[in-house]
Amino acid sequence: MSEVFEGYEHQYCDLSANLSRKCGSASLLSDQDQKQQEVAEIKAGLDDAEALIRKMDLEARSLQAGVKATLLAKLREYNSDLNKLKTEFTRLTSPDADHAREDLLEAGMADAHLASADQSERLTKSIERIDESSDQIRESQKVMLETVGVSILDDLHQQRETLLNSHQKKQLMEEKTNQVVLLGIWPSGACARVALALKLKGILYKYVEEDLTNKSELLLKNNPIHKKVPVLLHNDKAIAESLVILEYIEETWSHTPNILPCDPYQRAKVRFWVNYFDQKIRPAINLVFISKAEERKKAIENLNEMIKDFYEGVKKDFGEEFPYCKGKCLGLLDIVVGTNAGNYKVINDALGMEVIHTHINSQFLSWMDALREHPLVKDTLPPHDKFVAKFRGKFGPIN
Ligand SMILES: N[C@@H](CCC(=O)N[C@@H](CS)C(=O)NCC(=O)O)C(=O)O
Repeated sequence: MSEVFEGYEHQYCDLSANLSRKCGSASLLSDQDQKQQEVAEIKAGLDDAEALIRKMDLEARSLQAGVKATLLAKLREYNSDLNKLKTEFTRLTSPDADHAREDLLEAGMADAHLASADQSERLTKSIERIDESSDQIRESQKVMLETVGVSILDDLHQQRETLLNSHQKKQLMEEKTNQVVLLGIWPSGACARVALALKLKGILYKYVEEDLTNKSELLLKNNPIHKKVPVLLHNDKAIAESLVILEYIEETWSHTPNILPCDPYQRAKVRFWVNYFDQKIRPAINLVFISKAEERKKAIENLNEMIKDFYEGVKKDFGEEFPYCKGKCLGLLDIVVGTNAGNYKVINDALGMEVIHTHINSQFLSWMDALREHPLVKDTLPPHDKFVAKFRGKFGPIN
């Protein structure tokens, strides 16, 4: 789901339980000063609760469709709960209810001694005012019941308690058990995609920079087959191969924003294009780097054709929802492509030429630009100049 949403939810449940208790105790207070103070505190609490609901709403709307729908459904319940609290508050502060009760008492007392016409008129008016207040209360109860249903209201308190407990337990467990380490090297797109997924899901991790010219015991022990980075260590369990790691992250922290769609067919399509990118486009980019003179030109041509097919295929498969744009959540394909081709300016500057052509792949480049604007992508891509310097020294422009 979303840790941010859960954080607000936790605060809201706490606050709501507290406000409900306060409304109950304030209604029994006879000391008016004390009551005023309680009323002011409840009012401030209701404002805070409203602000929390607004924050939850904003957070929910920033998430992917499936999660968003679930969280918005939850939010409707919290909204109803808040309305109930507001009704309790109105009842508590309604001058009609207070005066009517006082008048009644007063009139009743007087009645015992002296049944004057004046007092009996006040009594009638008081009863009318009480009837009016009761009607208003009944009306708001009716509206609430129509909107949310009896069972939801009844369940809400229980859910609130359960949520509170499970949230606290989950936090404690995670603090005790989660130890996440990423072995990587800074210029690697494969490592950057893992780092980005961890950041998106809000998973705290320790990053260890490897020296591939002198591989550490830690790397060799944890990726004995390929001896490559990235390697993810989760509570000492090792996972190698970036795409395998991304799937592991998605499944392990499934309560955080999802990077794969809910629908199995959509998931399959995302995986297809992610594999295409890794099996075709990444090697084609590498070929541009390692080839020289005329070969490099050919490699660039080939790369542009491949990117064109890739982009058109992705667009066809994902339709209007594609590509990523500002305000949307990043998915697996954005993560994989963005942490690699998102460095296209570095590639151009290092090789001294336009490698991904604007006239052929302008839409693909706009997608990359949108991704590069995402704060977590910005935070993950290596610094431009450092990266250019590394590549230029190694591969350089063609003379
Ligand atoms: N398919 C692997 C590729 C990983 C990879 O190529 N890692 C490079 C750094 S980008 C590496 O560790 N190279 C060391 C070596 O080849 O010895 C993945 O996606 O994780």
